[in-house]
Amino acid sequence: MPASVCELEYLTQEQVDQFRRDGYLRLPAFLSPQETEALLTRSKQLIENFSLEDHPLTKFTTGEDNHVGDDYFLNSGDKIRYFLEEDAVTDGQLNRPKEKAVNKIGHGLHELDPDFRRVTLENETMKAVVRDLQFHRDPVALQSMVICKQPHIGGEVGEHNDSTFLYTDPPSALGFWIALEKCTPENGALSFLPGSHLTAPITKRFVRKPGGGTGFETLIPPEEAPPKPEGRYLLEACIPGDMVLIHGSILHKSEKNLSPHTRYAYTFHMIESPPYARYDEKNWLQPTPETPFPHILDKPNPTTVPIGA
Ligand SMILES: O=C(O)CCC(=O)C(=O)O
Repeated sequence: MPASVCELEYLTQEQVDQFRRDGYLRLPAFLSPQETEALLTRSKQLIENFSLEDHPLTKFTTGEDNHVGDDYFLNSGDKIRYFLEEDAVTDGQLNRPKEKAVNKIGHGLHELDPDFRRVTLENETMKAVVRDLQFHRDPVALQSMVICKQPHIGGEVGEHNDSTFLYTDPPSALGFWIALEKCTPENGALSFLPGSHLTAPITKRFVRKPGGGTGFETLIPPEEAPPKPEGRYLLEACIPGDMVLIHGSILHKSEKNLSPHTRYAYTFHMIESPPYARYDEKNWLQPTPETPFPHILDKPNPTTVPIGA
């Protein structure tokens, strides 16, 4: 596919080409130190203020067989809710202060919290990145999270691609991941399998099960899927304020945080909206009439440049 020919506003052509080739791209110092600090401070404030009373002690688990799927999780799209590290709960009780127990906050920060909203929906530089990428025609933001990666227990996030969890037909997820603290090999920085978005199709999707809970639906049986892409994972160390763009098909992961330091990050995802892509009722995250997914651009992009087509 030829390189984009639109007039670029924020990215360089080299960065656009790198994103298309590798499937991810780190934008150093995307947020200023003040903007970054504001999000970190707000994240800590939210955790400090949240009440454990009435909290169902929902842990954020990502395994193939035990992925989180209770109502507290399923109805969190338009709320600010708190999910716990697996190792922070023993026999139904928190085994440490809540400030050291929260795995992530989600999934409606971008809509509901003014600080996160400013960076996500009311950010002209963010819109310029979206226009420069020409990845979506008319993107909407569908979820946001603060991921805390607590010291010593911050859980591993296994190899995955985001379109499995935020499925559209055709797949269109795009992640925006912003480091709020230093991300290193010791505290669970992200790593990526470069180029895997070009050869690894979306073989399954994460769904609400008809009887309740969540599970995976097969889209391409293993015997029909192409072999797993070869190559070596590359770690993307970040400093606070760096933003990583993540193609919905790129394989990526992060290791357990073995360090004594937290690794806070703010991340949100966009998908394409109809008629360019279909989002259906099987997805775990459902918009409500009061809170439809907000559009990012004031005016849709006139064209997109498909990747891997
Ligand atoms: O922040 C992390 O450690 C994992 C994030 C991630 O993989 C994602 O948001 O898709």
